[in-house]
Amino acid sequence: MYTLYYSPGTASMVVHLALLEIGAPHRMEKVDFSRDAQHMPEYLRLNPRGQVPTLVIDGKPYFESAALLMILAERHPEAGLAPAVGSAPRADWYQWVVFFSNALGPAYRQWFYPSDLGSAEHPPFVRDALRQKIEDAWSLVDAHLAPHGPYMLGSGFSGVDLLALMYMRWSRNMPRPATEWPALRRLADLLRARPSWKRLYEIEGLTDWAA
Ligand SMILES: N[C@@H](CCC(=O)N[C@@H](CS)C(=O)NCC(=O)O)C(=O)O
Repeated sequence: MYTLYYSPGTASMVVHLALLEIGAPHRMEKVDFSRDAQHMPEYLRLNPRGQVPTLVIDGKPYFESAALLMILAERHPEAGLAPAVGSAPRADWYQWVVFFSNALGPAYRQWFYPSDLGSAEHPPFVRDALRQKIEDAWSLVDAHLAPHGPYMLGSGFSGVDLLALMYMRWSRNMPRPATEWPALRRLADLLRARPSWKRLYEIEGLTDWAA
């Protein structure tokens, strides 16, 4: 049994999706951002960063969404969220998991949390720089997918697609949403047709960018 500390539509999405794809029994614990519950002492004991997601595995809490995806893929090899250990596709899988988490994760974080950089609102040059970083990353992924897709690893779905989907969703109200790149749009459409996505929307109470 896993316990996922989450907030709807946030970085916990990829972990929630992975749990649903695996079909692993889990308990959902909503962290109420409106009450600042992520910064309460009892939550900070689970996650010293005061962020979601936190996944409790065998009684021990772990954080960082990409790491949690990797841990779940490894613990449930039968779910096929990652290719076989030691194979070339597995190397590709690690590459893209780290790319998303490294190239997109921090840029999105700064885009949505100007307070991380000490301001209430980004000055235009910072906003433009973050936007450029995010769009450059999407251009790179689209250039990969166009000849090598439709999924990140080619013809078959894997867990890294879930990470891509979460980050694509976050761009929906940005100046250039990820779905404006054709190969990204195709990937998003394939993934949004999966039962796990529909189920997550029901459970998390999400409505926009459903399909
Ligand atoms: N690198 C972390 C980022 C987690 C993160 O920034 N979570 C946000 C939601 S998307 C959060 O908890 N925000 C609440 C806060 O910072 O107060 C991960 O990927 O797990």
